[in-house]
Amino acid sequence: MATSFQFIICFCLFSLLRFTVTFAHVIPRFPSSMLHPALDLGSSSAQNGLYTTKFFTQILGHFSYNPQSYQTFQQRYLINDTYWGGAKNNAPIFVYMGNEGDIEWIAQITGFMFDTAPYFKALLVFIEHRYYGKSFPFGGNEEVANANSSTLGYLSSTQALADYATLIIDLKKNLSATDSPVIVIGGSYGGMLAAWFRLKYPHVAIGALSSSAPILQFLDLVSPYTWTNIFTQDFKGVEEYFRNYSCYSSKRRSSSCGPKVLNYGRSKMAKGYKETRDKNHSKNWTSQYYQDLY
Ligand SMILES: *[C@@H]1O[C@H](CO)[C@@H](O)[C@H](O)[C@H]1NC(C)=O
Ligand SMILES: *[C@@H]1O[C@H](CO)[C@@H](O)[C@H](O)[C@H]1NC(C)=O
Ligand SMILES: *[C@@H]1O[C@H](CO)[C@@H](O)[C@H](O)[C@H]1NC(C)=O
Ligand SMILES: *[C@@H]1O[C@H](CO)[C@@H](O)[C@H](O)[C@H]1NC(C)=O
Ligand SMILES: *[C@@H]1O[C@H](CO)[C@@H](O)[C@H](O)[C@H]1NC(C)=O
Ligand SMILES: CC(=O)N[C@H]1CO[C@H](CO)[C@@H](O)[C@@H]1O
Repeated sequence: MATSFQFIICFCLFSLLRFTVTFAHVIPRFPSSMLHPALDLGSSSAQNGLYTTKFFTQILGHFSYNPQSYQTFQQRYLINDTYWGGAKNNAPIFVYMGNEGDIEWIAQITGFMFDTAPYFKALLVFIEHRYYGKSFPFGGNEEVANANSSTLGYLSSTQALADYATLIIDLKKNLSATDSPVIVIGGSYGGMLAAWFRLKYPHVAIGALSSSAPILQFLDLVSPYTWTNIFTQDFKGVEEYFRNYSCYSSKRRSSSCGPKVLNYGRSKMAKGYKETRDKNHSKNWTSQYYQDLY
């Protein structure tokens, strides 16, 4: 059981990492919808019955003796124990490594966790990344946290991984579940975190599942065009449509192209969109997705 989980899967789906293409240069970036969730799911999440929201007192800096490092902040995490087989059975714990966005939004679009939990009798935990959602250091004050390099200096993937290790270890202790295996899961940047977590904290997680994680997407490791090549393949199916609406022209972001592709995508995606629990949200996410592309 233990070793069978020791895998890292990289799905090269086009869904999470995007590049903005301009004619001058290629700028890699993560989905803007994660950086700035356009959908206000806050109110629905309160009564959506998917999880319980908790906060954990987290240390600001894990790697320095600078007195400021000993400040703490409230880190949000979401938990669902409905399917859990319990500590006595050493039932597993699936931990989503929050990426750059509101963790509630991420949890609500990660149906995979909820779909697989019953088969593994897993406890579900989604941890929010520091400096996102409701997990800002410096008194939870976003403006102060983002003020300058001395406050923003605590925003790094290395600190985030240490947050996750600290929280997971403490949570397992609280649940008397120190023997429950932990599988870390993530997508995009969160998938990179999951893979890195498994490498860096092998005593905390026995496995990592990294979806759409560009863990090798660094200059000098692979061609800078790797991602755009995959993206182009994905879109071959709708190539004709793109061509019809001049999406290949210099007016790539033209108003004629965007909305039409958006409508086309909605109807196409509505068919296979299993992940969503709410039809209205499915529509929204689909349109959000296409908005992100443009
Ligand atoms: C966990 O998720 C399931 C499926 O969405 C839901 O039915 C259940 O109420 C949730 N449990 C908690 C404790 O939130
Ligand atoms: C950075 O911002 C914090 C919070 O606003 C402030 O206390 C501090 O003086 C600033 N530091 C610098 C170097 O500007
Ligand atoms: C574990 O329990 C302690 C004491 O109640 C609490 O302060 C801490 O936040 C809990 N840890 C987690 C991860 O919830
Ligand atoms: C593209 O345009 C051609 C010619 O007008 C038309 O036959 C075809 O159906 C269009 N395809 C799409 C996907 O809109
Ligand atoms: C979905 O949207 C329709 C129309 O906007 C609305 O009438 C309906 O109540 C919504 N359903 C849910 C579950 O939010
Ligand atoms: C972008 C988008 O379609 N947003 C819609 C999401 O769903 C709500 C509720 O139905 C609408 O009010 C938004 O316009």
